[in-house]
Amino acid sequence: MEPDAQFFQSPPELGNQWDADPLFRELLERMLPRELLSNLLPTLRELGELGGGELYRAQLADLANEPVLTQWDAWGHRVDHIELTPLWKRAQRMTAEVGLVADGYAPEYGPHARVVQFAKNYLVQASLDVWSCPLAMTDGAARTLLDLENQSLIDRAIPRLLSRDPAQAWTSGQWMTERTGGSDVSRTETVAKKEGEGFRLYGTKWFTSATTAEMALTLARPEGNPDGSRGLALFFVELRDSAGQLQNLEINRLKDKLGTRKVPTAELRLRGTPAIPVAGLTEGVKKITSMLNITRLWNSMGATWGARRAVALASAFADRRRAFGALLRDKPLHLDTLAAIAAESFGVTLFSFRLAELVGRVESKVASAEEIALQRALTPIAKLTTGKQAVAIASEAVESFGGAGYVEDTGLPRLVADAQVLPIWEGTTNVLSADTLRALAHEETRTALDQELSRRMESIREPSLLDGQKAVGQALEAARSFWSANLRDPGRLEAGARQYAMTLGRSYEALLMLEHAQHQKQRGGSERAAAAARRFIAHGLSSFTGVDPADAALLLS
Ligand code: MFK
Repeated sequence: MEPDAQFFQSPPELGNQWDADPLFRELLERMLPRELLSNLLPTLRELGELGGGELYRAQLADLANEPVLTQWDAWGHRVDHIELTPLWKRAQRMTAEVGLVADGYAPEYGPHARVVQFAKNYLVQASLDVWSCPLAMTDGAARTLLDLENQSLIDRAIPRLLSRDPAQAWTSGQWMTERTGGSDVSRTETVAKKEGEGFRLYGTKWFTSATTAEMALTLARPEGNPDGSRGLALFFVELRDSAGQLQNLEINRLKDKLGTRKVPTAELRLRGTPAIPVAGLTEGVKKITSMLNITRLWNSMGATWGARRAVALASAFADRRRAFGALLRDKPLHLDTLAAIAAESFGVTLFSFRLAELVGRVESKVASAEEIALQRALTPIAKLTTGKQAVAIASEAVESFGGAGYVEDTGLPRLVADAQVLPIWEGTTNVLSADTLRALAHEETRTALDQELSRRMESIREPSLLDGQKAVGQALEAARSFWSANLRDPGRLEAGARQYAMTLGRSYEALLMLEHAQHQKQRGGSERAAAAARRFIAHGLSSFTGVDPADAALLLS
């Protein structure tokens, strides 16, 4: 044997992702009624086993596969067929069977439906190659149709979007982005022409994820409507006719993206695609916001399972890899680095599941007016805070593997590439910072957030957590001062919107962590949550670095 062929590094191996995640188990014990959780336990353990075992191995085996677009068949017909990867096909069946979307609407779970739904997703999605993308849009489409109360579209689509039978189940797309942009959609160029009894759409959609869906919700401007977002209408489209042919719809090409490589994101040409208005012929942007708020919740959840997977892999590697005479886990600096991302990851989890809890309460109509307003405030803050954290966590986790983390066939670089989409799609960090200001400009929303923060601040009584509570208080005070100092200066308010929103997001995560730690202490549970809270708070809560629009302009002049 050649001397240099004697050593091989051991790849990380994941175990059951339910058993291996005590913080998550503790969280569900707090959030769900005892009987409900005990009924769910066998399923959660089974999904944890799948997520860390068979599905993870299938994901590695599927690494080189990507969706393939075939535009023409052998005989010259335009077919525009997208062949999905094998793992996605399996995920498609599993979604219906496990209820990865349907559980969010299951009446038997009442206000807990969203927590149940996302607990299941949390355990498997990191092994499903961003299959969460079509599910987010499917879920968002269901919510939008229900909110807009178009009964014939509800009758047509809801049973399919929420089906638990793989043969019946539909997924939905959300086509908003055009060449004019994905953030400011007010300049949408797609035109809706009245032809005969119905409408047909003409235009180009520049960035449509998961184009294999059966239906989509999309924006278009009815002929004769004014410019701007209020002149847009929201339309329902079925992509194929009863013979399975695309309805005057062409797929120009698939996008060549940094990450989310298994998601068949496409450019579409609409050449008279039949479409049905969902709710009138104006105010399309406002009407699609139900979709945006659900996909933003999914985005926060994507940060949650992505971050958790990054930490789990880095941690599993540290258990096996020896360097400088010891296991990495026993090297103080390495351990410290892993602790940092573990604490951040738990903050992401608490925030996302708190938002899910709130959405569940609002949708099942048990929420107070204050909770409804709170959901509006927390949705953009959760999305923007967790998206940034997920990228930082993935980057640190990949670095902890050394060179192996940079080599594609380990699968590890995907952690970073897939995380990087989270601060971009469904509204960039800056768009969501502006949305935070838009939401908090309404007094009832600002009051709801203030009361939520004050209540949680006051609930922290455990002496060992009071230093942490004080740090949160200081960060929140900085946020309040920023708001009142700049309220009448829209330029400065906008320039500092990201610092403001991030400070609120990190402070809220810290509060949720302190509260969870207190709960664990009171019931004689583990000190793990307190360690996570201390560590998270030590990373810093305030994102304020000062706002100086004049200096910013000088720097870039
Ligand atoms: C896996 C593949 C990865 C590849 C990356 C994929 C990227 C591309 C895929 C996509 O296209 S995803 C879609 C990404 N785009 C977005 O998420 C949109 C981002 N932009 C925004 O969110 C803007 O803020 C928005 C388009 C909503 C601004 O539009 P307007 O028309 O300038 O906003 P305006 O006038 O402030 O809001 C219209 C109404 O909606 C207002 O109500 P009123 O008329 O009663 O005043 C707003 O209050 C309301 N509104 C806006 N945002 C809301 C909302 N209501 C509730 N929740 C919200 N989030």
